[in-house]
Parts: sequence; C-alpha cells; structure tokens
Amino acid sequence: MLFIFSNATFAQEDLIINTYNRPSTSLSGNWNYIVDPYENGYYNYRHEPFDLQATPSKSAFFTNSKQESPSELLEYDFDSMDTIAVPGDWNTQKEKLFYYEGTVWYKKSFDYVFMEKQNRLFLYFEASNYKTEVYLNGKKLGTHVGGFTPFNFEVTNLIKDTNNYLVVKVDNKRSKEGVPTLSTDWWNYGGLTRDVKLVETSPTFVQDYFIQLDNYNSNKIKGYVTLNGEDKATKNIQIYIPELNIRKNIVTNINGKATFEIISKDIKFWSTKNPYLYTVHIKTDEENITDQIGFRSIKTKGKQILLNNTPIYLKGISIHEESPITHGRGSTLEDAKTLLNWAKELGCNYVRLAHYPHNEHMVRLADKMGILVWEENPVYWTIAWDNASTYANAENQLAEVINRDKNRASVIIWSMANETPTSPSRNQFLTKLATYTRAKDPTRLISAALEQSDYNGNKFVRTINDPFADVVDILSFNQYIGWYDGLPEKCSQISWVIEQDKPVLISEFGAGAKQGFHGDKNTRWTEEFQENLYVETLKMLENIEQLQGFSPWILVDFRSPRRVLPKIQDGWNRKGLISEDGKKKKAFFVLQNFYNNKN
Ligand code: GCB
Repeated sequence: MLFIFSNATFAQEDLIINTYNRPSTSLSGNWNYIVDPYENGYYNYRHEPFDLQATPSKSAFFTNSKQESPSELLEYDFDSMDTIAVPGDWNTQKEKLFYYEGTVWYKKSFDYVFMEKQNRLFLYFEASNYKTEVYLNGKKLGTHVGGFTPFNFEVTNLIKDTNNYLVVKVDNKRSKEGVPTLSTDWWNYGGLTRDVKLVETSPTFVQDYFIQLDNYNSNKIKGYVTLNGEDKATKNIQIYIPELNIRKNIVTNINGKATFEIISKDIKFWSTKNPYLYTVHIKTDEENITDQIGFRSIKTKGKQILLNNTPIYLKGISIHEESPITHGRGSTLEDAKTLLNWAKELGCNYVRLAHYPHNEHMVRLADKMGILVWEENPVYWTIAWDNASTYANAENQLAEVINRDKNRASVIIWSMANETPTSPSRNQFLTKLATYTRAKDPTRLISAALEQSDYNGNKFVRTINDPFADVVDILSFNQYIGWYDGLPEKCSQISWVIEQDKPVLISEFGAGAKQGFHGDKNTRWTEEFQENLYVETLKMLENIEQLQGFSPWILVDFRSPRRVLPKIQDGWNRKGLISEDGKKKKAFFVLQNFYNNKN
C-alpha cells in the first residue's frame, strides 16, 4: 500500500484480506462535514500545513477543537455543521456540491468497546475519492491516493472507550499527474464513497491469503497464508474445507508466511453454469476466518480462452459503478444486485467493470452468480507516462485491487489501461505494470482496452498496431465504427486483419440513444439508430476469426460532464442499453437475442 506523507512516500500497514467476513463495526451513518475549497483547515495563512506543526493550532480542522471560553476565537465547529451520509458521494447528496471538486472534511465521533481486551483494531476504508488524509483523536494516521481501492491503518493504541473523533479530509481535485488524469468520461464523484469500518483482530491475525486451483493441475489447490503479529513465526494454521474433507496443517516461517499444496480428486469446479463456492476456513489458535472460494482454472491457448480447460465465449457488457437507485456512485449490495441481474437478463456470462475497481459487493456477487469479471486500473486516455510518482500510484492502485480480489473465482482478467495512445514511455509504463501484475498474480490473464487503426493505410481494413498487444494475454480493443466513425452501414464495408495469435475480446462498441426517442435508423440519438448499430456491428465482428467475446458500451446510461447536449444528454452519456431510470432500449433486445442464440 502506498501512502504519501508530506512529500515522502512510505509503505504503511498491509491490507487486511476479507474484511467482508470478519468481525467489524461499520461507521456508516451521518457524519458532520465542512466544505473547504481553500483548504483553510489544512494550511495556515502562510500556506504551511498544520499537520507539520509540533503542536498543531486549534484552527487545524483535524484537532476538532471547541471554543473553551466566550472570548476564544475559533472559526469552525464540526458538531454544529450539517451532516452527510457515509458511505456516499457528496455530489448527489447535496445540491450545492453537485459539480464540486476540492476538499471536504468529514468528522465522526464514536465510542468503542473491544470484544477482547488484548485485541487489535484497524480502521478500514473501502474507498475514498481521491486523496484522503486521516486523523484519529487529533493524530495523523496517513494519506492515501486513489479513489477506488481499500486501505487501512492500525489504531489499537489510539482508540479510547468513548468520545473518539475521526476526521478525514477528502480531496477530489483532478490533476495532470493523477490516475486517472484530468480528462475522463465519467463523473468525478467525491467523498467517502464506500463504507468505513473498524476491524478487530486477535493480537496475531490472518493478514492475507491466496487460495486457488492450480491452473495446470486441476487436482491441486495451492496458495499461502500470512500472519501479522509478534507471535507470527512457527504458528500452526489449518486450512479446513469441510465439503472436501480437507484439513491441511501448515506452519509459518519466520516471516509469518506458510505456503501449501493440497491434492484432491473430488474438487467441483466453479463455472458460469455452476458457480460452486466452497466454504474455506483459515484457522489459527486465535482466529477462524471463513471465505467462500470457487476453484477454477483460466488460461488461453492460441486464440481460445479456456475456463476449466474448455473454450468459453464471453458474452459481456461494460458497467460503470453508478447506482441505478440513487443515480450517484454505487456502493451497496442492492446496487450490485440490480446491475448484475440486468446483465444476467441480457444473457451475459461476463462483465467488464469499467474504468476502475468497483466495490467488493460486485465481485462477491459475480462469484455467486457465475459471472466472469474484467477488473480495470484507472489508467485512462492520457496519463503522465514519464512521471515516476504517477507510475507508483498506478501500480499501487492495481496492487490494492489484486490484494482485495485475488481469491475471487469470477475475476479472470486484470486490465492495465483504457485507450492509451502508444509512445515509447507509455509502452514502457504499461509493460512495467503488466510485469508487476504477473509477478503478483501469475494465475490470471492480462489485458488492456487498446485502439484499432487502418491496416497499411487502407481505411476499410482495420488492425491492431500497438506494441503492447505483444504483452497482453487477451487482445482487447474499443471500436466505434458507425458512431464516431461513419454511420452503422459502414460496418459492412470493414474487414479485419488481426495478426496476433491471441483471443480477441472487444472491450467496447456502442452508440448513444435517448430512451423513448424514436425515428429512422440514421437519425442520431434514436433507439432505432442504436438498434441498427448493434445489428450491423454484430455482423461485422463475426468476421474476426479470433473473436472470443465482447463487452459493448454500456449497460446503463451514466453521468458525464462531457455530455451536455440539451434534451438528449443533459449530463448523461446515452450509450446505455438501459436508461438511468431502468427502461430498456431497443438495442438491449438485439444483444439479448444474439447472446441467447450463442453457445
Ligand atoms: C470510449 C471510452 C469510454 C467512453 C466511450 C464513449 O472509448 O473508453 O470511457 O465513455 O468511449 O462513450 O465515448
């Protein structure tokens, strides 16, 4: 995990795995907040950060100070401020913050009673967009950068039985060096967008584990467990899988890590048709952590994608993490259910979670529903390729999502980036990211949404001419023939020369349509235009010999500040197959019909 503290970068506590199933206390609910566009609670009037002062001034918002006498001058008071719900973006909760990009301070007061006196306590953020500074009881815990991945801090020695105050500064200002950078095609929702919780562990606890089927031996489950705590060396751990009658005893090394291999001929494989999940226990003398884990293999062979050694065609759809219920950033199980049920109804066995890591409900639910998942790092369009801290930030965000989701059977692809223009520094950046990812998780496939181009200058023949295509396991690209490039009838004039011997998975195609707007098939924004685009594109794509599936753009209309056309867009990207209020457009049924007739 990467924390930037002042100007220095340092690593703090590693991520605790599977907080989803651990004893925890959610701090969700109403928090007081202060909107602070000038970062007045962070810097003094000489623009020096208060948190670098030996004794911070009471003007620093993180001190949560109170006026102690009527003559005292203090220009804020959290407890008299308005409240806002956590989790949740600020944009859709408060009208005045709809377009806001800057700092908001959050404050939550709480009591805490340990379940066991000797236990440890961690403060865990599921996500906060974008740069987050965390203070507990006036003390700085650290800073996290990146809007879509979890991070945690140990607070065992800071927590009190009563009257704790947690102050969090969240800043969603975009920057050129950020990941993502200044320009995107989605709403920059700010705030504590996912849950914040306290996770109580025993003194030595299960920090991390990776439990999976061997990709090359389907009778073998293998992996590791890592403990954290003073007593982590030479500790007994048991991997217990009741349904397979497996009890594997292992002992940690001096670093608290134990690796293992288990042979069993009885493993029922997780698949899209039968998403079988085993309850796996990771037991120490002090803890019994359980997880629901599916065992499956995923690899490629020539132009095929093999799930459990059988070729699979990925019938997909792209999804943004936007709530169909609140029309803000999605974060609840209800949001995930609505989105993935729509994908199922469409006939999907696969989803592309664009363009950043989505919340944990999505991947947990995909595991249960038998939906394969592409997860994506927010390296989007133009990134500061030459900037070392931009790379470190991108790598860190990827590391955090891999840490969180590496035990999910549904997750089969790590995507490095989306539509990034080739250049030597970009190629190097992405290749380094891919090498890092392969070392961290050698079990999954690597891809990126690339771009297509003319073949040898011929506008009617398309190809993938990108050095990064040699690095990926799955060749993916976005293409908008018929929308940004001519009209849908153009599809029938295009042919494809794809020279890489790899499976092709088209990551995007689509057209905008305003639900309920009808007309002829060449009138932009009508449902008929979008419907025809799908009909023509599906015919065109069938001619790509290596094609193993696609994820059209996109399941639901989503908010984007780039989309301003009155009466049609009004702030929404209209390429959804479903409108934001849940109404299906004609193209939905074209794709549904295609998927239902495809094996
Ligand atoms: C793309 C981008 C996606 C946009 C989409 C569009 O190629 O990857 O983020 O939203 O096109 O609608 O233009």
